[in-house]
Amino acid sequence: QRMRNYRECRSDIDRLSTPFLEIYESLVPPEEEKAKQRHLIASLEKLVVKEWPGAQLYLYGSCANSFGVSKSDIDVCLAIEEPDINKTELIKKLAEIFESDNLENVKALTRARVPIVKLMDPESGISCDICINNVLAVVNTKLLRDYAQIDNRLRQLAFLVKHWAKSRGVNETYRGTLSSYAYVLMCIHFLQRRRPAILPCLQEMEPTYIVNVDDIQCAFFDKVENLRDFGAGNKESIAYLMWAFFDYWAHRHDYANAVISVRTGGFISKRAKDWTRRIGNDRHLICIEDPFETSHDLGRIVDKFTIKTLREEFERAADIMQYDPDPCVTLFEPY
Ligand code: 3AT
Ligand code: MG
Repeated sequence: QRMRNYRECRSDIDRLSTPFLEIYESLVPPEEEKAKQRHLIASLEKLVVKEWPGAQLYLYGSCANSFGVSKSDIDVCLAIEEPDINKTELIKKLAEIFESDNLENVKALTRARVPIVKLMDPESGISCDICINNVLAVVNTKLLRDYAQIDNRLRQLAFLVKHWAKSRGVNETYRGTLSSYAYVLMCIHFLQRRRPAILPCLQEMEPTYIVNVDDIQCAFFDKVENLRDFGAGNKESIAYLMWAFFDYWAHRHDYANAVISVRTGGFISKRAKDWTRRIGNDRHLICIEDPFETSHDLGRIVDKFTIKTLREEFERAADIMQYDPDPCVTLFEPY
């Protein structure tokens, strides 16, 4: 085990970039799909505004953070200002409105951690989840989208990692593995740590975007068009970065002590965050700090069984990247 920590990358790695980029291109949603999504949001907003005149719908999650693959469900947030909002009642009311307008599979999930209405638009075939006043998700969506504009390799890496995680069954929070949001943060952090760095730390720079959400101040540099050649000094190829990403999570990450932090662009110790013990259901076996809700560990849903699955999958992926003659096929084989 110890020796593998210092293994060198295979010498033919860069020839794998072309097939990896082909897979990436095949996952990117075509413009017409984006147009259909915008059309659906506009028609849903019309329905909502009839009932609540000041209300607005925002896209968040992968359809808006630029990490969404083709044919994914869309995440929508209803922003509404009403005194004494009762989310359960509001969700039920929303479901009624959509149901009477021919939308299909309308379900009000009022007991979920984040209460939502689910629906499917029969015209476009698009499914969506609508939540209420989840402003923090809209802000973290913007942070991810802004990072994606700095260096193309982030979007490429994150698409491939998400595709790997979905193929291998390790992107299922309800089963104790990581969310897509967590995987994208792992990719951002990884690229912040390359030398020379491929991504900066936007939250450590002079803020040009500041919003307060509840008691949390969200502030970061968002003039990313000025950072377009930030990563130019680093020539690492996408295939090399895939190799290094899995090598990191398989053999280098300090699971016992380290928390990865996109907010600081570095590491924080579990001790400093008081994430050394299990409290309630939060176990902290793989620690990923949320960039805004800093008390929130995105790895807390991972338990002593799923951490094993996850680490075995990282090791499998690292081995494939190192030894397999055809990693672009083997890596994504269904589990
Ligand atoms: P998929 O393409 O749908 O897999 P996604 O980025 O849309 O990826 P999710 O559907 O899991 O990811 O989540 C939608 C958004 O909700 C992403 C992020 O803005 C927010 N979000 C998800 N999980 C968390 C979390 N634990 N804490 C804060 N925000 C979260
Ligand atoms: Mg989503």
